[in-house]
Amino acid sequence: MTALTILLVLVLLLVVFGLLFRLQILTSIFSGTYVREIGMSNRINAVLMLVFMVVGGAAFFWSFSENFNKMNPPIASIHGHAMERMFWTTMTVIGIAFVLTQVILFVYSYKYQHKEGRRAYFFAHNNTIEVVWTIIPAIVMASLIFAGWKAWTRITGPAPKDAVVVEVMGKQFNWLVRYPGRDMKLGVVNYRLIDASNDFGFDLSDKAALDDFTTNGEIHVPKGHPVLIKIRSRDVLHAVYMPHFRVQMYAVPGMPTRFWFTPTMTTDEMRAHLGNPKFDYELACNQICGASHFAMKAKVIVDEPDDYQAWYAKQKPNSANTDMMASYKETSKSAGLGKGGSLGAKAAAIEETGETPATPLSAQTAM
Ligand SMILES: [Cu+2]
Repeated sequence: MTALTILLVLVLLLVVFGLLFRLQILTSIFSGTYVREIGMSNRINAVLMLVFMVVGGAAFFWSFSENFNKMNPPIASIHGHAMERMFWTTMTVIGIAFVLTQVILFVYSYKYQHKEGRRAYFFAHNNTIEVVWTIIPAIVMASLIFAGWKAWTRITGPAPKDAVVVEVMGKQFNWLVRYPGRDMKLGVVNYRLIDASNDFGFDLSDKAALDDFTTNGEIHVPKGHPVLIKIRSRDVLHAVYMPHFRVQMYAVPGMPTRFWFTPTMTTDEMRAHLGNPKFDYELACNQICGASHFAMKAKVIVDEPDDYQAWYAKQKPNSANTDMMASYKETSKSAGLGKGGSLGAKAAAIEETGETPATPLSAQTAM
């Protein structure tokens, strides 16, 4: 109890001293004898603000223009141009607002640095200003978002019925590519069937899977024809990124996604356009997915429609691979899938995400 009393006395004493000190400062302020040492620090800060604006601003514009071509490769798809317009409209509007506000911020910090005898103007409230700076940004932002939403729904809407279908499955660390084969229908796949000879997990009890074929990480698509990319992931999050086609979409384990686009320039045309005979379109993984993420890419080849048909006709279905057949029989038994077709309509319904199967390209040679 004594200790508590002593502690309480000490605390109260501290409070009294604090109040006395504060009182002393207030008296000296009102009697006009109070002097506060500002020194040079305020002036140095004000100048550094200007230096930061000029040097930082110059460095920003330099790095932007220096890397612009890397970020902005030539467009090789139809919707890419709509995206580009959207991007530059947004960039212009927010760019103007950004530059204006930043210049004002730094210039005013310099202009209104501490000066002896200068008092700040006390400005309480102004309804007109509040209304103006709320309504104008609200209208501008809402129009940008509305235009962006319209463009995005158009771009990500259902693919045309005659789209060529390619399925890509991301896995650590490469892309598996599957085509629907002659029947233009992707067969059922099942993760429980994945093994060394069946890395896509083809379920060969589904007839549609029998003519499906995979390629060696190469994606062929025809020029001037809609292409629907169906996207899966086998392990972690990946992202399908094809910068020239302005395509990007996540590959999510357990949740198929998709993106459709129409390529407008063949690989050869792009090589000529860039003056680079070694150029190839690429599909890169754009989601950090592990140690070898940097190397996770596939080659995309845009062919003339005739070349594409010729290439397609040459591909052999994976079911022709006897290893795969033998291992399928074994795995499907041990995975408890029973005899053929046990996955049934339910699994097939899950597989088909409402996309209409593609029709053979030859049906549209008018393209
Ligand atoms: Cu990845």
